[in-house]
Amino acid sequence: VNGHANGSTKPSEKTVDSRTDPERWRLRNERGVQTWHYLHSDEEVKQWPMTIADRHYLGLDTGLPQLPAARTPLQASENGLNYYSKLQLEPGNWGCEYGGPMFLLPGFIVTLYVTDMPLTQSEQTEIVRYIFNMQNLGSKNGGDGGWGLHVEGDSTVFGTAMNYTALRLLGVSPDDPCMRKARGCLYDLGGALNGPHWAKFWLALLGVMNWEVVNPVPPELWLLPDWTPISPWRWWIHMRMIFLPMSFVWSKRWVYPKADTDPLIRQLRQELFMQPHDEIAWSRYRNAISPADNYNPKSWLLNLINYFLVLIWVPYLRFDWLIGRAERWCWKLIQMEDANSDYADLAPVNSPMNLLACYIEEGPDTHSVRRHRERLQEFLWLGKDGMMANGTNGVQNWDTAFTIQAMFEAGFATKPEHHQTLLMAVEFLEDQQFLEHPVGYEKSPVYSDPPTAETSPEHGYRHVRKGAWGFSNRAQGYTVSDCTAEALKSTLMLQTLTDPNDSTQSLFPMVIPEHRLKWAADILLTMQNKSGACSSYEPTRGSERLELLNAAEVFGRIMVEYDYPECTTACVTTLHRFRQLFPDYRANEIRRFIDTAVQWIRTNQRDDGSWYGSWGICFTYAGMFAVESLCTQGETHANSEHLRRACAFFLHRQNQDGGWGESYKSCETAKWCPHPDGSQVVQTAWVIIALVCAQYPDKEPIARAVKLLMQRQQPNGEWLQEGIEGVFNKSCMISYPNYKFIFPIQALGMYAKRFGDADVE
Ligand code: LAN
Repeated sequence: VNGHANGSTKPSEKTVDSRTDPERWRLRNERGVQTWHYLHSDEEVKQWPMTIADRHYLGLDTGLPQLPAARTPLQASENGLNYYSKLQLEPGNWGCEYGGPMFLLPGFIVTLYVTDMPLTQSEQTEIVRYIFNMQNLGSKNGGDGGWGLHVEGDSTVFGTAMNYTALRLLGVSPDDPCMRKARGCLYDLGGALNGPHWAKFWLALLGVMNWEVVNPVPPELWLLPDWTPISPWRWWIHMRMIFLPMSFVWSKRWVYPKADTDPLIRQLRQELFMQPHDEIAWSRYRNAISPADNYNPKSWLLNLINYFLVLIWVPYLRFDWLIGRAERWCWKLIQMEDANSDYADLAPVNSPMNLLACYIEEGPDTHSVRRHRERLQEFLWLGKDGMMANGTNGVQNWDTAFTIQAMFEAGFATKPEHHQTLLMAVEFLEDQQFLEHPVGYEKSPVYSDPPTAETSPEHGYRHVRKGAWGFSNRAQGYTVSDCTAEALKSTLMLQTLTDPNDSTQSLFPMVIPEHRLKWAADILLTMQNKSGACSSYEPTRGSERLELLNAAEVFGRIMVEYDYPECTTACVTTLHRFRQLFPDYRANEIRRFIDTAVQWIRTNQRDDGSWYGSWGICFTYAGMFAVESLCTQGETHANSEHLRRACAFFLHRQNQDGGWGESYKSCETAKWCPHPDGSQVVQTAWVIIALVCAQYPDKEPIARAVKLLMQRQQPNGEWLQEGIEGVFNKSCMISYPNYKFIFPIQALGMYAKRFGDADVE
């Protein structure tokens, strides 16, 4: 039942009859900016041939040949690489779908509907197909006809009300049997009034709900002095960048102007609720939420604040001058965000919201609106189940850096036949490094060189970025700690390699010059928290107690940056490598950084020997990283109590078949939960890497795991898609389809290096 070639797992059993011709879709990739195009004429089809990667993404036969059957781990690794390297794109990176979350497309569809900027017919057809394919029908997640927060999740009001609405806005009839089923599910969950804050926000501006049902989102918060402990600049960047346009739209109580006359909106007003629309006492439902959605209930404090805002602040104290000032400052910050990312924005939640803010403020057909509209295309991705919204505008830098590392660790970097692949990959990274700080930084009072983590309103509270890498591409513009680290590490790996036959010759040119490598290290040095650990986009700026103001209900741990073993390890292992090459560069700072970071990793280990993962599922993911950190200090299974406990944790959970399989429920519950489908290729590879790295002395359990990876490999070298791999905010899963290549290639190669490359019978 698992998906075939790519990310989205377990499509539902409904066969969607309406689809476009898959042979006519092409991915365009201009310096890492990726968009999908449907070719209408045969002439275009002839001039723009389909690539193997296109075919792979769409689940079509790639035509790649059967390879000689692998007898040894290294042969299996190389077979995997043979397949995977054919997927490399022209600019040097790897692409992939990045689906999972089921709340992104509806935001796009609502925004494009109210601004009257429809998608093309072929895009609409494929989006409808995708949403139906992800519906919980048949054996999929209970089969109740709804949608979950993410593709593998049980139905929620958020998923169901929003995807139902999206389908209706895309022209699907309410009488379609699947739509009836979806309404049934929605009513069982209490109807759209039981949706979380974000659902209410979207449905209010669409004119289906009344703004009174939306808990306040006051932009006045942005006027608080920076020293206040709750100032939005201290929040996790995703929350504050969503709060920003959301508060702007809320403040205006903007509603789709044609809502009252548009027959479709009037029908939705009937379809989404269990009671007659004009009888609903909206304000009574501000806090209504179904248990299925309420992963993170609002705190007593937030409820109190909401009462104060609704009963006192909004009616009596929100003076016009205050509203004006708050909206003007928000608008300024929205413009800074747009300028700093060329209208791509941080992610596909704030991107359509910022588009809407520009539409409201500047009107249709203005530069800001047009540019936003263009850049939205970068989030749309076509997979075998249809067209989805990716969680970011791609996974370019991240997958490319990991691919280089996997090839390096497996010993392929010195082989001439793989040289070109690696050269193109590092050239891609070179092209994607940020070469300038955010707009306004050079003139801001906190400017310094080398930079610090200090920030100021003059540059929109952004973190510095000269020398950094983002997760996707340069055009997006956001520093991420571990993306910078992994890109720098992979560059260092290649640029320090010497010719095995002549150690005075480097194998790779200095694609990224020394001063830019140092800029990247400078960035890493700005990323450390007081605890010693690293977070994702910025060091932590606010107290964990801000979680009391978490209004999103459906996510946990979202209000501030936290300490993550994954991000911390990426920085540790990279700086460790960096100082071998540049022992004198900021030596004391780097030493202090590494020492305190590794010490934090040690204290973050749980009693059972594990580490909790925040960005991959879950203990297998974080465990691999944490072990790598400790290994930089010369720790091994033989000399380190921490590593012995880490290995024991894994070995106790090894399956009969030799592999490891962990369900996404581990992330939700913070307890190990076995995967319902058993061992997973990706998680098995993570554990092999950890055990080899820790120099676990007994070969036998690792050899069994290796055997599992080899058995799961297809005759053409590929591995098939299994369960979803990634996570964010504890409750939402997201797919990393290239992991099924990257980590097995690395694990098999590392195993062969350590234990020898003998036949596996
Ligand atoms: C990502 C994707 C990459 C991820 C790693 C680099 C793997 C991680 O180590 C650091 C955090 C980061 C950059 C990350 C943060 C949150 C993102 C951007 C995502 C998980 C992809 C989608 C998600 C974003 C928040 C989705 C929009 C939804 C909201 C709730 C705002």
